Amino acid sequence: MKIAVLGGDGFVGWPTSLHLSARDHEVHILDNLSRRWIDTELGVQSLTPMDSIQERTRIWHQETGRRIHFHLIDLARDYEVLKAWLAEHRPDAIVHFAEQRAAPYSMKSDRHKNYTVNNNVNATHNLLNAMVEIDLDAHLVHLGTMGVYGYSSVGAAIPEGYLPVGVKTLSGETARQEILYPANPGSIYHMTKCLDQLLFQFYAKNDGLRITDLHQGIVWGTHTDETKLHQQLINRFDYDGDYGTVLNRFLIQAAIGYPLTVHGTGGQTRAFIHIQDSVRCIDLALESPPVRGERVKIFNQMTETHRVRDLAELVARMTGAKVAYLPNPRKEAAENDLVVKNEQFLELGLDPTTLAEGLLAEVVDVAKKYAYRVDRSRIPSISAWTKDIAPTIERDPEGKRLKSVG
Ligand code: USQ
Repeated sequence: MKIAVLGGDGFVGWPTSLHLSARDHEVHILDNLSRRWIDTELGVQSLTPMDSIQERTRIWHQETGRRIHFHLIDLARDYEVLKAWLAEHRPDAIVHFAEQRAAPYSMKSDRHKNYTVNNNVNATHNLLNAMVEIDLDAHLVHLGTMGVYGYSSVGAAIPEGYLPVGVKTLSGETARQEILYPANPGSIYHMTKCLDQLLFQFYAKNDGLRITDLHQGIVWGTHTDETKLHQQLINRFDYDGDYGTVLNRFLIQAAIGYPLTVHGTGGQTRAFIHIQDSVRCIDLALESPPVRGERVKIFNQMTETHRVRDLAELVARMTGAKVAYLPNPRKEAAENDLVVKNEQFLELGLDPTTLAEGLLAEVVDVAKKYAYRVDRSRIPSISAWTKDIAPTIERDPEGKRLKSVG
């Protein structure tokens, strides 16, 4: 297939591009390189040294003989350029990662809220609009989030996108329907993904676009089979307080002797998936497109759930790290249970890579190798969800309120 990977320079986009290219697809990356600009804005860099996208694709060709094409396009701003590109190349499938994906970044200030909404909603809408305008019947696979559901399973498992409901009609009968699971976003970023869902629902219904939405959990790990092929193919690896996600942060913190930064009691339960499974799921979703006229196909892209404090204690036992229980910068439930259905990917053949000490240790080793690149002052998460929370944030967790575990 000819596949356009929008946002193919990012944390999941890059290994996905390699994975699809390795499977003989013709891969085109469209990216505005905004993630690299945000690193500059925040004064941080990936833990792993990343080359330019052009250099990465050159090495991929050198190592495998395969070509990945790069096109510098801003989906959110360059509608005409995007439309012209799609009309010229007419991809069979489009994988859409091209959105600002960090919840803390989206909550930093009013400017960051505006940027995240404008960027994410316009990118998605420009894409859908252009596909209809040029009659492009490509299968669109979008990287969404588990966060569209909120994280409470009210004693029932969260279904894959649709909730069966019974509505009492005026004549007293019960009409059965399946509706989109009620959106319950916990940040501006997550809210944009809820808005994306509505855009998809409309364009599938009105124009017959074939769309798959992947509700992904928190990704951990850094290497995939393809990124391991050469040191210059290495994936980015975020550790800072805005873009670093919880388990990868704990592993990096353990590697450099920084206390593990648990927000609140650590009673938050979240869904997780290893980066290798994440790229595999995208491949599986591409192989199984909806037919024209079908409603949006929704998968829960996660393999297991864990409580944040259990992860911290596991990493602490493994490495001897200390755990710091900090005031939570976010407005979120202090404790929640989470049960999630994910049968569809299992039925398509996903063989989950679950948390294992060996894999966790591999991440710690990567972190140790590049520990000299860490700026410890960028580790605290200081983006507050509300003005009331802002004064309570712990800006220097090192050495404070530590609980030794193990
Ligand atoms: N947390 C800590 N300590 C930290 C960092 C985070 O206790 O140092 C806690 C947070 O308060 C939160 C949980 O860990 O309760 C998860 O935070 P996270 O930063 O790992 O993940 P999140 O902000 O939810 O976002 C990430 C990705 C996003 C994706 C989402 C999937 O950045 O793109 O959509 O995971 S999900 O969480 O399932 O909605």
